[in-house]
Amino acid sequence: MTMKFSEEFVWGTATSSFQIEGAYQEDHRSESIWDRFCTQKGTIADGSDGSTACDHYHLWPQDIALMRSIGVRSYRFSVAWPRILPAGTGKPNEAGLAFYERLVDELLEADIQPMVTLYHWDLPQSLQDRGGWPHRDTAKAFVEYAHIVSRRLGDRVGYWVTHNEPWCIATLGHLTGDHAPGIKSAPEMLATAHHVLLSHGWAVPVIRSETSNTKVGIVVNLTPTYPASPSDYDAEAARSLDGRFNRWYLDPLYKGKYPEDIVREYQTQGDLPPTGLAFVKEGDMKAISIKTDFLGINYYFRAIVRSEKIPDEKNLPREIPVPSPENCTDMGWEVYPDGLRKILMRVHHDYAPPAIYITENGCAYAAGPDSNDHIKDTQRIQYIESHIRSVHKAITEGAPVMGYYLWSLMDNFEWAFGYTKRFGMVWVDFTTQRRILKASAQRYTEIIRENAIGDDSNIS
Ligand code: IFM
Repeated sequence: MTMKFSEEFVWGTATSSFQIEGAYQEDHRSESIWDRFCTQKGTIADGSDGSTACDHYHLWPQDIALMRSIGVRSYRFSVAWPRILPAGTGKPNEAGLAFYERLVDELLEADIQPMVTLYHWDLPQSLQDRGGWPHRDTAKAFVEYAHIVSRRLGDRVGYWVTHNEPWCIATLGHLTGDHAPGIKSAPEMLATAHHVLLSHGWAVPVIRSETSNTKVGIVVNLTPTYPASPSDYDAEAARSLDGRFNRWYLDPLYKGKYPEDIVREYQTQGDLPPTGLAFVKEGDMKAISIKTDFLGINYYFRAIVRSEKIPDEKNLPREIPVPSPENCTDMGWEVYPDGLRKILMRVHHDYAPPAIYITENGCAYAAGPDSNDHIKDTQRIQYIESHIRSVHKAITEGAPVMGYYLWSLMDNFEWAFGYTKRFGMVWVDFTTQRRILKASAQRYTEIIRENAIGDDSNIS
């Protein structure tokens, strides 16, 4: 049986500025928090940085040609704030705006629709020096930045994303310190999450005022949580993780409030004062819950959750289905395609966004070129096929999924992992900057051309 997609379904691929552009000091681009973070010892697995990355800043015509040859209909990329406003606010940098304008024009020429993400983590360091996301002024600065970019590109770009993965910005950047700016503070994490969401809410009407006929949304990374056993303890732990990971972002966006059970937990832990969410000011929740045109969902894995508490005799023994290493990607993330269907149906039922795009889905596998320059990344093909099937099932069950963006177009700088993890359907030799299409890119071409996938198709 063949799973057919609608004619309007958007097949795309995604990247982000810091991960691919390089040219970190060119054309007046200023330092970003990631440039600074990479200079700090022990932050990046291979000691690398984004100074050259895929050199996309120079090789973008070639990268558009690659996308064209693959057949993608849309390209999701992000704009580097430090290229547009080197001082974070104030005078825009014409060279930065001109770069993205050329990119957009050439994409349209190649019949590839741009989806622009305004913030994919490269905050100007100057704004960090003024306090960064834990400070409300950064939300105001974001609106200024969003206004400048949308004024310049609004007549040509059909899809706008305010932020990529607020959970990562808040948690990895401000709680665990694994990402820039490397802060480890729960109160700062919570303030960051709020100001990122607030800046989204404030920016949406501004973007709309500068664009016509365009769709505006935000991208969240979602992780469906599964209790490790039927015990009450594990169910409780799964509820809590779901609240911190998923509902903390979806509830404000769609219900105009933070989840009360998690607010209480943060208060009990001492991460919030007993008085609650002091950073929430009058009108904030209304601003955050502004209606948008779509929700972008990034899906990579599920979470199997086990309580730290010891179950009492009445509870069932807890069995933890530990994923086998063969079923994990090079990131150690379990391959679990049904989690995508599950989270899509949950979002559809609980939050009802008018449209959903899978704005990222993909996997890291090391497969590289053989002596004939062929790259048989069979595991990636299996991964893509199984997740696309899962999307199709969700559509059949009623979820309004309008498109799928494969992460990523090409191997790139994978944040704290440097260049040690390869997510691309295009291989990049980081010494020569040579690009080679992997077998997965060829398979993606077929899927796009057929606009369909076999329900258990064989790998060619
Ligand atoms: O590379 C990242 C991307 O920048 C954000 N989403 C997850 C990807 C894989 O880790």
